[in-house]
Amino acid sequence: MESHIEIQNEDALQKSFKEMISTLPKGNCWGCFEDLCQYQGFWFFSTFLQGALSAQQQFQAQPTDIILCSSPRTGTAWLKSLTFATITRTLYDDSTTPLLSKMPHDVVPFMEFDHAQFSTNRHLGIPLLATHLPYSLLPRSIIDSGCKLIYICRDPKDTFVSLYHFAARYSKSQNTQPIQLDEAFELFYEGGSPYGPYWDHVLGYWKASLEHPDKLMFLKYEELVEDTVLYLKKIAAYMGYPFSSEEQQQWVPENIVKMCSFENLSGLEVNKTGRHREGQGNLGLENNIYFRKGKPGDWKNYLTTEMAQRLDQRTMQKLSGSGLSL
Ligand code: PAP
Repeated sequence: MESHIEIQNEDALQKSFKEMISTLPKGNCWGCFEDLCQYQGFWFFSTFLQGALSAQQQFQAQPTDIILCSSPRTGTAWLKSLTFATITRTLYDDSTTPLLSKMPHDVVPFMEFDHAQFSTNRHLGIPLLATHLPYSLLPRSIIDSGCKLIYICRDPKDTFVSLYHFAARYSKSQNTQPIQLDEAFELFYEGGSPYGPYWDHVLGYWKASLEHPDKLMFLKYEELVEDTVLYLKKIAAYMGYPFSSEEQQQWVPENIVKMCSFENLSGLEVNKTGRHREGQGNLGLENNIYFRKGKPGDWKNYLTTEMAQRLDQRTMQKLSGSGLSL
């Protein structure tokens, strides 16, 4: 329980964050609930920036924590479900796992939202936490604690197409005017997307993974699709929850992959009809908005050749010399 003084201090802190955020440059809202604002080189919805600033001040990472990091629409929910199912495999079986009744975003807390004010708001037996924050804006305690990070990224063309559809579906659910594909494309290209510029987000984690390979595992969505079982085994070992030979003989990794597959999760009742952040005003959304196709290369169905070439060129230019290709 927080004391009266703690609550007053917290209110004053939140007020000061709001005041600071109101002075920041504003950007296009993508048809979503509020404008983006620019802070330290990246674009954020102000609600989540406020949460991030709180987390920077208050979040105490534990050395055993595992932080799932990503830019939006690059495979966060999938990574959450795979890591959650792996870590909890001795607590639950196929018929009791919380993934049957909660959507992946509801089994792993989101730092900028769930830990915005109360850093104790967590299940310490399950050391997973997720964030969309760029590496440079992670709370200091995450770096200092030496806890492990897993980053997932994705082909910028598919990331953009997924982001565009998410924004359009969000607008539809709120009966507001959706952003047009061309307009969204130019914003993404220029870096003005949520948590963008996308390439800077990826590069921050890529460079950190080269410096601290034992603390930051860098994944690509496409590789995870290509051989999910192989990557799940690597992820499990990296997290400190390796599959024993007996478990491998019993097909435990394969069963987790099946449970967390797009086909399985998107077909569950909770993900078809449930709601995420119910009671949180315009942050509340139907779970099915988070699941779309789950296929690499879907950009071909939406981008013209010219758009794809422009984005590829920008990617080459941004990643040039980094040793990374997307
Ligand atoms: P978020 O930022 O809204 O949380 P995130 O989970 O990072 O999104 O990524 C969403 C993408 O992952 C969607 O891709 P698409 O639009 O190209 O289809 C979503 O469909 C896909 N996705 C969700 N769950 C899975 C899964 N279990 N396996 C593979 N892809 C998935």
